[in-house]
Amino acid sequence: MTDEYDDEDLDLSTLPDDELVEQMFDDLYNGLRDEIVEGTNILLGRGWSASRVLDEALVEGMRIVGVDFRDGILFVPEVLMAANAMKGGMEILRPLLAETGAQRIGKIVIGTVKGDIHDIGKNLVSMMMEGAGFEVIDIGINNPVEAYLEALEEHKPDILGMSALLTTTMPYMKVVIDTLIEKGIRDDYIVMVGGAPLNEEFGKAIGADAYCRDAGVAVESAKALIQQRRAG
Ligand code: B1M
Repeated sequence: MTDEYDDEDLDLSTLPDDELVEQMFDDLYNGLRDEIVEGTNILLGRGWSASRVLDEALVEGMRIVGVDFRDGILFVPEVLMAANAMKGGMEILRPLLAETGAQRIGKIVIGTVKGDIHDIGKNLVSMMMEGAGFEVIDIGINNPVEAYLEALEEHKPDILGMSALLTTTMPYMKVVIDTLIEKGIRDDYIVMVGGAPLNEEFGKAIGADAYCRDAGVAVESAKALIQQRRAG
C-alpha cells in the first residue's frame, strides 16, 4: 500500500471509478474515515448500487487489511482505524441496503460469541438481512450463552445467528447450541453460524442448521430455512 501523505489535497471526485476504488483501498488501509465516507458517496452518486460499493470497495479493501494484519505488517491500532473507516462507509450504505420496504419475512437474533469482539461481518449480515426484509435484533459482541438465551426469550425470533472470527472462540458456538439442547428448546429456532475461520463441516459438527460463508448466503439460507419450516 502506498503512503498517502502526498495526496492530502487529492480531489476524490476527479478520479475515474477504478482509480477511486484503488484510492479507497489505500484510505481504508490508512484508516481515513472521512475519505471513505466521501468515496462511498461519490460511487453511489455515479450510480453504483449499495451492494456493489460494499463488495468491491469496502469488503475488498478490508480483505487487503486482513492480509497485512496476518503478516504482521499492520497491528491492532491500525486495524481498528481501518475498521472504523469501514464503518463510516457502512453507515451510509445501511439505509440503502435496508430500503426494500419488503414485508417482514422473519426475525433473527444475532451476536458475536463470548471472547470475540469482531463485529464488522456480523454487522454486514445484519444489514443484508434487514435489507431482505428480516427484523434483526443485534445483541453485539462478546456474548455469553446467557445473553443469547435472554434475547431468545425476549424476542422469540425464528433464527439465532452467531458469529465468530477466531479459532479460539468458534467452539463457543457449540456451547450455546448444547445449552439449547439441554433446555429442550433447540428445535424452536433455526441456528445459523458464520465467520471467517468456520466451514461447512464445522457447522454440521456443532449441530447448526446452516453455515453461511458470507452475508449473501446468510440471507438465502435464512429465507430457504424459514420457508421449509413454515411448509413443514
Ligand atoms: Co482480528 N483477527 N484480532 N481484529 N481481524 C482476524 C480474524 C485474523 C484472521 C487476522 C489474521 O491473523 N489474519 C486473526 C484470527 C486468527 C485465527 O483465529 N485463526 C485475528 C486476530 C488474531 C485478532 C486478535 C487476537 C489480535 C491480537 O489482539 N493479537 C484480536 C482478538 C480480539 C478479540 O476478538 N478478542 C483481534 C482484534 C481485531 C480488531 C479489534 C483490531 C479488529 C476488529 C474490529 C471490529 O470488528 N470492530 C480486527 C479485524 C478487523 C480483523 C480482520 C483484519 C478483518 C475482519 C473483518 O472485519 N473482515 C481479520 C482478518 C480477516 O478476516 N481477513 C482479523 C471483513 C468481514 C466483512 O468479513 O468478518 O469474515 P467476516 O464476515 C463475513 C463472513 O465471515 C460471514 O459474513 C460476513 C460478511 O460477508 N459472517 C457471517 C460473519 N459472521 C457471520 C454470522 C452469520 C452469518 C455469516 O450468522 C448467521
